Amino acid sequence: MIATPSRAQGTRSRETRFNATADTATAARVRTEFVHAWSGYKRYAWGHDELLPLSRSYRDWYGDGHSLLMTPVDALDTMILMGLVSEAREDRELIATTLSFDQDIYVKNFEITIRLMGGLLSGYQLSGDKRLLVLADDLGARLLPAFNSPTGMPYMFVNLKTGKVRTPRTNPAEVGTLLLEFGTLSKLTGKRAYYDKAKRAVVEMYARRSKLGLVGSWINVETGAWTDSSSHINSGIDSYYEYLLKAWLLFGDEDCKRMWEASVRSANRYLSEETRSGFWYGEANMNSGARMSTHFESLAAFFPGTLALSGDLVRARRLQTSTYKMWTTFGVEPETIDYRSMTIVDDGYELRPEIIESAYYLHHFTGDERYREMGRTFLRDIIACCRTDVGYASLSSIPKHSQRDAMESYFLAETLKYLYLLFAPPGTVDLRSHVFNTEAHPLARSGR
Ligand code: DMJ
Repeated sequence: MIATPSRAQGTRSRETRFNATADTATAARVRTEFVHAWSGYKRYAWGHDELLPLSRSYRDWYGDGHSLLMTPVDALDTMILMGLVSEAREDRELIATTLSFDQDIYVKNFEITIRLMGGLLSGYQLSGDKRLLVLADDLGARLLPAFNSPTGMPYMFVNLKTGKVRTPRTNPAEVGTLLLEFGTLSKLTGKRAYYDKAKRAVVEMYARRSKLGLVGSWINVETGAWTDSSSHINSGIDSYYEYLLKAWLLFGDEDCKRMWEASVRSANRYLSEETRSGFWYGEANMNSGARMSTHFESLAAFFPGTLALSGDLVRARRLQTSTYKMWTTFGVEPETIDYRSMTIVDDGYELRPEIIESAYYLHHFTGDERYREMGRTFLRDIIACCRTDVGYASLSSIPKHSQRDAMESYFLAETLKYLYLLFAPPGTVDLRSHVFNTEAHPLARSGR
């Protein structure tokens, strides 16, 4: 079960690790910042996909008049977990009465699945509002044609109205990060095709691993041939690993367990390395294992969390120590660094959640207060660098302290949710009965 803040108080006396005063105050501050960003969205972007926090305007991903309510759907379960009852009710009404997928637009299957299908499913499981499940089912049916490739791996884009597909060139993350959502939809609707299509896509991807057990960066879903053989845990591959493990945890799928165990063994063997700056995962050729680059992205900071969830606390702790250094060396975590020289490769910060997500898991599994200390640093720096009068803005350059006119929906779905959960009473989300999708939407093991 997921407990709302008031219900979760009941677990406090049984948990010595929860410092009521300091942690409650920090959780409350995160909640206040969520309300600040949501209020900006409501005032300047209501009914649209995302708030533009500098120009006080809005952006729709697929053009004006084609909103898919990215922020309202992504943010809904965070409101529920934070106990923002009236905000959640109003948001739910907006979604249930205005969201329509009957639109002639080509959408990115991966993004729409993790943000919208994930948000609708967790919103349904938390609220019991069946209208959200109906929307998720309608969305699922419209996305299914994406899997109609010769290999069964999905095209990158699918038209929500016509079912036409495009862009056969894709990557392991976009192929392998669908099973939690489509699988949950199967359980909730009884329609087996959702699980089967998403599972086949993962199996086909895994079957194309190299002799070393690694996958590349880009693949063609029509020919099944790799078009880029660089292997890593950065963007484009990252959540492929995450979902192998989580599909096993959520569905008890033993195939996924085997694929996870074999894949992480290869990643640890060929991608990880110990350097003077710490323990990292770099890029290697999937066929030879030769090191291709020592770049590490902020997106790869999810990996300590996944390792911790798998039980590998040793590597999880070591990698989190390194990524924390990545954050503190530059004031905020740059999009990409070279970990051997500890220099910036891409100096932006996109309000990303991954390093916070990992702190949350590590704190949960170890009880070590250092991870909450990290969380306080993240919160302090994000407020100092990214807060605007009406919301939060990405950084176009960390060294230049320049903000960019963007507040991605995952800032409300993930970044603030994991920060809140790091300080919220234990059991606010029960990790024994829930698995978070890659967008931080908690999915119940039991279905509903
Ligand atoms: C989110 O949409 C998801 O976490 C995804 O897996 C990766 N990118 C963003 C956050 O950085």
